[in-house]
Amino acid sequence: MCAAFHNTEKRKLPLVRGPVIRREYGNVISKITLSVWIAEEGLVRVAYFPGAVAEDEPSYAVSPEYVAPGAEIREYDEPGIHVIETRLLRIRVRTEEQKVDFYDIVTDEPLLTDESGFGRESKDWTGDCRVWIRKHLQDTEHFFGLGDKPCALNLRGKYFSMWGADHYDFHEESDPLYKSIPFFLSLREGRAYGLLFDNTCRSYFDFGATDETVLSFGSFGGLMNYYFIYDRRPLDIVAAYTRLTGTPELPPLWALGYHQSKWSYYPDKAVFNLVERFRDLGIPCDAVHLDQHYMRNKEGFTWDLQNFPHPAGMVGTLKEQGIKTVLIVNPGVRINPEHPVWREGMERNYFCRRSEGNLLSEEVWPGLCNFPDFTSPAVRDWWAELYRKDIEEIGVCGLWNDMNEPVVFPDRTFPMDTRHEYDGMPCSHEKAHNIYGQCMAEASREAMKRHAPGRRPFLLSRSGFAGLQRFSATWTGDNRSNWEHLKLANFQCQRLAASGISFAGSDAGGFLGHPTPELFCRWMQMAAFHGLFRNHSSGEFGGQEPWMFGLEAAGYVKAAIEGRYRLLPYIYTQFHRYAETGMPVLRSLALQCFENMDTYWRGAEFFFGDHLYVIPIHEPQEGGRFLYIPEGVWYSYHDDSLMRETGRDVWVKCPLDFLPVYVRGGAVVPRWPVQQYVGEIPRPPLSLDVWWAPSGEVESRLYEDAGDGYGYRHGECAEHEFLFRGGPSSLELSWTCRGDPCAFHESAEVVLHGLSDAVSVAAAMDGIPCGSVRRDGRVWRIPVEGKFDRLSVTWDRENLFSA
Ligand code: NBV
Repeated sequence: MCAAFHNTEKRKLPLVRGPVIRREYGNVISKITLSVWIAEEGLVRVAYFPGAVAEDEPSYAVSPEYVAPGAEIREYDEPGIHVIETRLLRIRVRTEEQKVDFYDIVTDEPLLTDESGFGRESKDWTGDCRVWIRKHLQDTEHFFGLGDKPCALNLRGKYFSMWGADHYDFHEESDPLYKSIPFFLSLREGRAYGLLFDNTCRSYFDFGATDETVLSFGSFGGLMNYYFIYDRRPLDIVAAYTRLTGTPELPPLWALGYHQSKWSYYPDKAVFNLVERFRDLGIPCDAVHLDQHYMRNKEGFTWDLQNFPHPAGMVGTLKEQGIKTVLIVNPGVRINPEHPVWREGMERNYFCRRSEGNLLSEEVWPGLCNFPDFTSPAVRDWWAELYRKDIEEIGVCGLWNDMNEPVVFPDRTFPMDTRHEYDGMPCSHEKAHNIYGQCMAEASREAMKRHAPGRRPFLLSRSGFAGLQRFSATWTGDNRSNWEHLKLANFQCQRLAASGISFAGSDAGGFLGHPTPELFCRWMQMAAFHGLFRNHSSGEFGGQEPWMFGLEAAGYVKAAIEGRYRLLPYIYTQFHRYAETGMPVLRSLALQCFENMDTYWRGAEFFFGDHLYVIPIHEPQEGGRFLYIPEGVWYSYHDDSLMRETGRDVWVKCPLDFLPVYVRGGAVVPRWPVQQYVGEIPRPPLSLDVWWAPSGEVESRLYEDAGDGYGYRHGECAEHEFLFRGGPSSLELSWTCRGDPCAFHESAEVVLHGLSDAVSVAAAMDGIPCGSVRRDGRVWRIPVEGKFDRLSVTWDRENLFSA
């Protein structure tokens, strides 16, 4: 058992680690202490504590692993103002008013300044307390982030709540939804900052909805406690936020493959038939999710032995076919004296109680239930232990946490007076609601780590708070099979990535309703470029498997899934970088091209990793559309045609057989042949696809390891870096590698794109001419023995660009 899990002490307080600089500003009249912590050159925590002594609270958002690097500061006083400078920021604290203003250190431009600043209201009779802050909103300022909000990417002029909720049949602008991620980004004329409001009570964000000159946020309880994050580029701010709230662990490679799900596949024969169909049709698939029907009476930690007589046998057989089984689990434990889980929960007093001491009993799927208090470390430890059989004996590879907002019937949550342990600072549900789901995910993750210590966990959680990425992947919940929801899924997945959660997907095809073949194709084509690629549906409206929409659609969908599998080495590399640095995998156009304010209101386009640019189709029968092609050299990923006009809107054709996807000139995109599941080919031959650019330098990466397990933490991995240098009739590629460059692929080949008009191509590896360069349709192939340091390629036709 994990020792840290038995730690009944309070959760680590935020920012206690590392050389943090803290300043306090008391005020005898307001009786408020303002604290300012400088954690990094561009990362500052600001909190207002009632009274003269700052009683700090545990943070569920800040990662216990986060170590503040500190900053070099300079301090001085101006009349009424204490100034603290770091290498990036000038912070002016108006001491009397307890206002904090942030400026850029070089230009002294205001970044975020207090309007009326901090406010607090406490009701005499009820004791209810509200805290808020009001800041100046600049004319040209725009907002992004906030987790899973189902609306256009740009949040300016809108108001949002944070209160985890299962909004059945949600639609555009429904608010709040399942997750509460109180982190946003501000973009303004090429400047950006990020802000995390670390308060778990019901909170709100007002981006100029009430007063267009004021940005305000606040909560109904808890502390005014926020982190201001500044850097030059919005994506670096997202990465810094992700490091603060915890980078995720590298997922197992199979989890980046395709997942098939439905409410529910049963009995076991239906699951076998499903998998057989995938294999017969040659459609790759790595995971099958079992929804409610695998359980007996929908009770957690049970199997319906009528429908699934041999769970271990079934899971084992599926594994031999390359399929990993993922199980749904809900928090409610049915009140059932026959069931050891309920009995044990009772004996140990692990279920939530109301303020007067009675057990909280509410109706959910299995009937009347009690609910574990996941905010208690002992309860999480117990819950993790309950999975032993499913994981260790039966061989389940992933867990799926549903209804953990938490939801009780009908469409409600726990009563507000429900008590929670809150990791050593007991409180009511008002404060624990928004982190309940995340604490359940934490317990489930611990279960996977404990019972399958050699494997990397795969978790899926519907609810979560800031920092959810430390524990789990997520999906956007119960959407509908219509075009509006396809668009929302695009926005939500981009927004989640901007909020630290790149391992996110939607129920591809839609959960409720039945998609048309066209909608289904478009959705699957988009989902192939999301962190999580899962097709899930409610099962009430007809099957949603890839072959259910006619031959033509099946062909296009198969191609989309195969495209995902070809790109797995690239996708895995992006996830590795995300896990190492917090850099998101999905990057909205506005966040990447932030200097161009024209991009701030666009929502469809996003970058998938470093080099691919994806534009999902949001409308039916869109044979073509205008779309923005960024500056630089871009090729169509599908046919290598060069985009001759860039930095503006261009009309492109969008036939149903593929999505508009573009690849950067100079990029090296590592690819594999299609496999039916990850690991089907043990060391897949590696293709290094390079798209030529006539000038400039482009860096690319490739990360390889065994795809699962922890050998990579002991050096069993290879980290490759490529540097492309383009010339009008030549290119040069240098390749460096940490680790054994050939350990994870059996052979390698460089594939050159963009040279289709060249008559002949000559190449030399480390100065030695290559004899085996060959043309294959529109690409040139160069086999690689082992690895080279430098590849030089020349051709006999100059400046293909003007051809
Ligand atoms: O377990 C059934 C469903 C599940 O399929 C879905 O993905 C969840 O979001 N679950 C919600 C409960 C019932 C929803 C009506």
